[in-house]
Amino acid sequence: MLELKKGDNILEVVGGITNIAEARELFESKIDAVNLEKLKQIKNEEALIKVANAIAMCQPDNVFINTGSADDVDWIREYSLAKGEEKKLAKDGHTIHYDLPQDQARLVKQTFYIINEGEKMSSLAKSIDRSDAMVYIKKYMPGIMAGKSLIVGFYSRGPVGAEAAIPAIEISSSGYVLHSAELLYRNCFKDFDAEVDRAGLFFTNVHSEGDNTTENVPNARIFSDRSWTTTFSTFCTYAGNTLLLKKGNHRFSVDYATYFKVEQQLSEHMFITGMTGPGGRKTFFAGAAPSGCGKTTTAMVGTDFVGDDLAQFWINGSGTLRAINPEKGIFGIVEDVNREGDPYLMDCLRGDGTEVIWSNVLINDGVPHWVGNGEEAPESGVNFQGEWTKGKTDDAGNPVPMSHKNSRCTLIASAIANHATELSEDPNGVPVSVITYSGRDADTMPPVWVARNSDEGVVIGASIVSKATATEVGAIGVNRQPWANAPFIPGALADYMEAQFTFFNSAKFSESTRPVMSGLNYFLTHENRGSDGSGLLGEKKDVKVWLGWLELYANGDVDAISTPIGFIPKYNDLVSLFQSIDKEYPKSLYEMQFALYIEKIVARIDLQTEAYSKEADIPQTLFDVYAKQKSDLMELQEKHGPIVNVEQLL
Ligand code: SPV
Ligand code: MN
Repeated sequence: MLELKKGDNILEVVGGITNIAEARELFESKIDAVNLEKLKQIKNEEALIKVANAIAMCQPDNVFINTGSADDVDWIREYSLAKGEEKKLAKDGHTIHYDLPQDQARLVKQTFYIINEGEKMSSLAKSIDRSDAMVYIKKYMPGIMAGKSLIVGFYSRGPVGAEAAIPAIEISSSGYVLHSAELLYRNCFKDFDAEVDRAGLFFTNVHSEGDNTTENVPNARIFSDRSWTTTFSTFCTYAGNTLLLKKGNHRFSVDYATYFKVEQQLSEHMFITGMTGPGGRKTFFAGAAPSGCGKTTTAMVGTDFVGDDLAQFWINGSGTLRAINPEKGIFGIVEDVNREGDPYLMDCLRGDGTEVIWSNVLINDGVPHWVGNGEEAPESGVNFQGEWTKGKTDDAGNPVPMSHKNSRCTLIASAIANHATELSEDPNGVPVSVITYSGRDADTMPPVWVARNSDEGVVIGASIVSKATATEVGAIGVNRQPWANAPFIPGALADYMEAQFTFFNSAKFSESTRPVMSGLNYFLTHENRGSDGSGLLGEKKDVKVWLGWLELYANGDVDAISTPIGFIPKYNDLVSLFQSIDKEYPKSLYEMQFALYIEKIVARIDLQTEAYSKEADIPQTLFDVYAKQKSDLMELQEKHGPIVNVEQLL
């Protein structure tokens, strides 16, 4: 269980403001008339006390209330430029922001959940006791905004009024953070009070980059106070560490769904996108993939793109699964974004008329360049490590790439040509009929497979593994990545898993509305499938085929081959889908991709079974699904040997 408002309210203890009268008094003395007038429009006393405590604690020189008006957003842009957090680029509306070399991705080792004694945690998460977090915050946060402005923004994580939307406050001394917030989240200043009343809660985020020096990065902390739904972030600027409206509040949403909205809501690390099928019908997908595994690219393959990172789900009155994107923009990895794979995004990045904040890429003559853009690279420029020339090496002699692997672009999603803007803003959400789970798996699972029932579907999500990516500082090796949501699940994995089983088995779904649940993997390599070729056993653009097949399957237009791990596509159905992307699809490739490598799959099942056995209270259903799959696979192996061809499955 998780209890809200339990234990010391750290922000209030350190800020010292305990009631609305004290808050108002502080506002009168610290906020100028113009901003005071704006803040008076917010009536929610709990929210005002939070803001007052942030001011009292951080002691900024002044306070800016961002109502989201054009003037206010302009002020934020100018503040960020004046402070040197962003610099203008050649193209109108484009700016570059650099994070310190040590702060180019999520600082996982410095990210903690603040917990009360005895609270159960995810075995994959790091926690800090409330009293220790208090000591840190008392030491580092008072006065951290001296010489700076404190900016306050009010946002909705989702279209205002949507069942699974939750409002949040972003407080920061960084113009870059608030500028990013304006591109990525819906400013709900006018609706904030009503939204807090409707949702019954709100989240609060307090960030300051402090002196923003390399020396202080080791002191950086990203704390999520689960009980008080408040985050604290210090001495860093990377948006994944600072704009905690994003993953900080996603963590709270996961808690909220798991402990307070069982069978009603889910909060997932998923894209949302629509595919157009035969006759123009639209089928919506939501898909999980660990950070840096192509989630944005997959999302944009759709004809009706809704979101690339997060999804809030609920089941509506008529038993359909609905999803909203808590965000309205993308904070996307730019490495390997190019004309071929991401034409619409490239139009925004290279064309005119879209506001873009670039981070950690190479700038040459005011123009951003990045690895894998398919363009000619300049000889020199400035990047995340300073002056750069082709062939530059770091102190250890390793080549310094033109752009950091986790370089990002921040822009509003509606600028992207296939974005379904109207649907994305609909508080009713989009009807989702297909769920996908994927990782970076070079040698085991086929490109696409479908669970026979919800239990198997939940187990696909529980079984995601992935190679480490550049989105987390210091990550190496192959990791278990349950639901691709593990870095954001605060509580016990068993609780989260139980909530998944309950949700997807809910009797509120009918057989026709219960979503299809599937696995996707586009990282198989030639080397691992006995081919004499090398590298990936397919291309980025094949994603369209795998999603296209799922679209047909979900609508009953194709049948599939039953295997111990679920259903896989028939060759002929894929051939015509490949034709639609102008590709040949040789039978030999199909065989390599869909043959079952029994030993590999069984080893994966054993690894998961062992890992989950160490975790308390994991639902028995998971072990039952694994056991059944394993015994069916062993039976097949006895008949056909360790590599089972699709022909042998028929
Ligand atoms: C991710 O790493 O999953 C992201 C970027 O989407 S961050 O804001 O760091 O979470
Ligand atoms: Mn993400």
